[in-house]
Amino acid sequence: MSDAVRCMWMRGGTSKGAFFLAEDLPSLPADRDAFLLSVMGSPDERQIDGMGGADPLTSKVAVVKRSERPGVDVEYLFLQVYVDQALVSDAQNCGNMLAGVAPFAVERGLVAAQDKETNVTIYMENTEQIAVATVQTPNAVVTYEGEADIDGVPGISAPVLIQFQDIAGSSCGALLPTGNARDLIDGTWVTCIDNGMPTVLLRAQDLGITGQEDRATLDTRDALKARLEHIRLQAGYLMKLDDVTNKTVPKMTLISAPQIGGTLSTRTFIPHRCHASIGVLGAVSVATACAVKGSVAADLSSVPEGPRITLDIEHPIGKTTVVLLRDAQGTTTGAAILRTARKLFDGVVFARTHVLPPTD
Ligand code: NQM
Repeated sequence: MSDAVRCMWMRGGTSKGAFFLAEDLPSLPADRDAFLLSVMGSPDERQIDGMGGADPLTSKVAVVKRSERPGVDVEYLFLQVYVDQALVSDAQNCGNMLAGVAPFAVERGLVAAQDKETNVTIYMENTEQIAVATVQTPNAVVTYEGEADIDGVPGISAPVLIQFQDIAGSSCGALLPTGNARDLIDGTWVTCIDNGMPTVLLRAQDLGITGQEDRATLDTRDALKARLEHIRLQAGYLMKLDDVTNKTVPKMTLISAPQIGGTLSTRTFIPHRCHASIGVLGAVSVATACAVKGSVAADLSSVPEGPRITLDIEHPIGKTTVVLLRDAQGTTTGAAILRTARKLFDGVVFARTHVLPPTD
């Protein structure tokens, strides 16, 4: 491998990071992870010697390759590069970076663009599930310009519609991995759910906060964060994720009654820092919990009837709209979400020649 590696930097939804073709990266995971740590400048809370943005939401990597699977165009592996630890994790998926995968695949020639728009079927390696993303391709060329507006991103861009199939139990094997709509952990009622992202929902008031605090305030609440982590480590075993000390899942979502006309208000720890908004699959899991009878979210939200329902999940800087598809029994069978993406840079990136191996 040359020390200059082909790389595209993209914003995907409300995240930002590096997009690589798998063939351009070292094939051994340990070498790949050491390379990515150096590219991002980790471990260092400022990531000063790398490209990372000193925030988990801007220290992300998508690895993309052509797929041999029937009916699938490309495969996407998401890697979270920790900011302040020499750790790279494939234990979670990322629906925001996913928004950049389809345009990247078309730009790199992995998928032939159609006129107007192009559907790209993506196998998500982290959770072994399928998403179909629709990217705007007027005259068979990707465009990032458009009229779509998502909370957390200034301005407007071309829409990327993402539809998910069969994402229930993505990492935990079941939508409700504990078998219950709610569980008592350390005296606190929680709902453990996985519809694309393992998530633990807790009522903000049970943790002594209103749930309307901003991200910066919540990030300073050390006692709250310690209590959440204590609950999270126990939830990890109950959710069949085992020891989650070094995993970025489950996410911890503090919920309260909606304040701006949405379905439910949220503040999510991912898992140790508060999210600026909410993750895509995190929002899908929270929306699904609202529709589960007996969940801690059901008490605080009002969910319409019907086979196709739209739920607005409120977060610190607005709302994320999730569409849920449901069968006659009211079970969620699919989900869709609107995102945008933008190509920021295309070129080669450099790593240190002598990089430290990641811990783990
Ligand atoms: O839930 C952050 C993000 C995410 C994940 C995180 C995501 C998702 O906002 O699908 O997108 O929860 O670590 O990028």
